[in-house]
Amino acid sequence: MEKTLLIIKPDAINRGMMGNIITRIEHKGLIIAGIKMELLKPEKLKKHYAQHEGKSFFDELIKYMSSIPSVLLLIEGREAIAVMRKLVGATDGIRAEPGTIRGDYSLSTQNNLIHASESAEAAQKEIALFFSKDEIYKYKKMGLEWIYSSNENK
Ligand code: 3AN
Repeated sequence: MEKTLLIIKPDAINRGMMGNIITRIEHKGLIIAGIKMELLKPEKLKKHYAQHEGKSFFDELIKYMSSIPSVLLLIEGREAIAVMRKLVGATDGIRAEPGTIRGDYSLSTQNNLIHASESAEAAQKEIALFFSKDEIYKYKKMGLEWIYSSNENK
């Protein structure tokens, strides 16, 4: 089972989308292994978005992301990283496919509701940045035998 890091961003919280987004993730069959609300500090966000430092939108991105609390999720499942990137959709809400979270609810490149780790390497780094060991739960989720076949549920 793969792990990925999600951030339900300030625009999603303010627009009352938190429950809807979590429901989509649960209905897909993914497991929530960690969940918390946090007002993300600029220092932490600068680490998270280090690859964008120096770009024209960087300062505004940090301001928006640190404006009100976000919800952080640690998600687990078969190919969870790729699955979540597909559910989230393309960066620009205008170009994101209908049926994706951004495609259905965003008209912006910045205010695009949700972050999902883009690779295994990024997921590992981001999980370490946002979750401590005692905030990650391992539990037996009922019904996984209905989500995966016996060959897949490993
Ligand atoms: P994604 O979240 O789709 O992986 P990245 O990693 O390219 O996209 O960008 C990280 C975040 O930075 C985006 N989710 C978005 O909030 C913001 N962002 C990216 N590109 C732009 C842009 N051209 N203008 C404003 N904000 C942007």
